[in-house]
Amino acid sequence: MKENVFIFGHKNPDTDSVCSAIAYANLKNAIDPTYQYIPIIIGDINKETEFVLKQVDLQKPMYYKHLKPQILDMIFEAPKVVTESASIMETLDKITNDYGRVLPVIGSHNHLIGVVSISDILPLYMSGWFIEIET
Ligand SMILES: [Mn+2]
Repeated sequence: MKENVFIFGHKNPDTDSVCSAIAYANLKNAIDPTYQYIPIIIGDINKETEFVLKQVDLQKPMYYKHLKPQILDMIFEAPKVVTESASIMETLDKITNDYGRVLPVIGSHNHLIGVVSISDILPLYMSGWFIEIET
């Protein structure tokens, strides 16, 4: 079964917003067999749109009242990670040279065992603790 892709215009949809979603969903269904494109509305239609849809014998698209972007919708890069045996300096280097302030720590079976942040490392660094054990 194909995955659904919902196509919608803006909130408080006007006629161009609703009709564009319907037209684009139809076009995508005609040229791309990968997904099932479904036009939806994220607000109720007005009288004008209702009239237009009736004139061309089209049904009002489904109304999604609580459409909210999910984490899944964000574009992620593959996360950078450190292994539990990585050195503190290597970890600090990765944290400061890559994005963010934390790094996921993975165990021997590539499973997440925690996260490490600059604020975890900094007190150790300031105390000289890891310099003693790394040299
Ligand atoms: Mn509009």
